[in-house]
Amino acid sequence: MTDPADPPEPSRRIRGVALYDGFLSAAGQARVLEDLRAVAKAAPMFAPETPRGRKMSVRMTSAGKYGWYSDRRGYRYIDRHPSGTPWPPIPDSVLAIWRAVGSTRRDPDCCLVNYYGEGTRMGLHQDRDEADFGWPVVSVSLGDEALFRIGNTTRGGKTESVWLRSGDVIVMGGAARLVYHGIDRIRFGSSALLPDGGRINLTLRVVD
Ligand code: MD3
Ligand code: FE
Repeated sequence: MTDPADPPEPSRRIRGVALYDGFLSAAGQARVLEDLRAVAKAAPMFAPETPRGRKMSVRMTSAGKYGWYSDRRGYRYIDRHPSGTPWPPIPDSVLAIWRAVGSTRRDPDCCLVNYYGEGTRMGLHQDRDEADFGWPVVSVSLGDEALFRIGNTTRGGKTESVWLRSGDVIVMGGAARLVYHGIDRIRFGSSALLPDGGRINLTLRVVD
């Protein structure tokens, strides 16, 4: 189901995950960032709580038909920001990335915007709150470098790690769609893209 009109060849493949190193130029990154500022203005970033009541260190917001959300009632997609306002549309600059490397058959329902400040991490997990795992997940990295860990489709076993840099795009499709993955740490201040440092990751997903 990964079927762009003219699919580019990834620079690397690790455990079925396709990596496009430096997919976005400096100008492309600046353009996406500008569009994300408007998203965060309409739908402010928040720190979700895990179902066990722990505050997550990553801050997030979303654009599109659905946003990803978590609180003591569980992980899920919701059709409004927690304030009650609808999620803003996914910017065209972001949809262009999905159409180039994800799919031209349909657009994503959700653009999750994760912000990593100093010390933020994301533990190993699977993305399985979506209805159809046949659709790929596309991720875009902006700002500080992050150590991304890729495991297996079941918990445990050997893992491989790779540093993601600003402008890198990765696509998880096929068997890689259900691999465990996480962010061990960021190199805070390694990029000058965000004035106050940190990292933004976008994940584009089909939900319904
Ligand atoms: C592999 N985000 O939001 S993106 C997430 O950098 C998430 O913020 C990380 O994991 C981040 O769920 C990693 C890379 C990624 C995203 C989705 C995947 C890798 C994936 C889905 C399946 C397999
Ligand atoms: Fe994930």
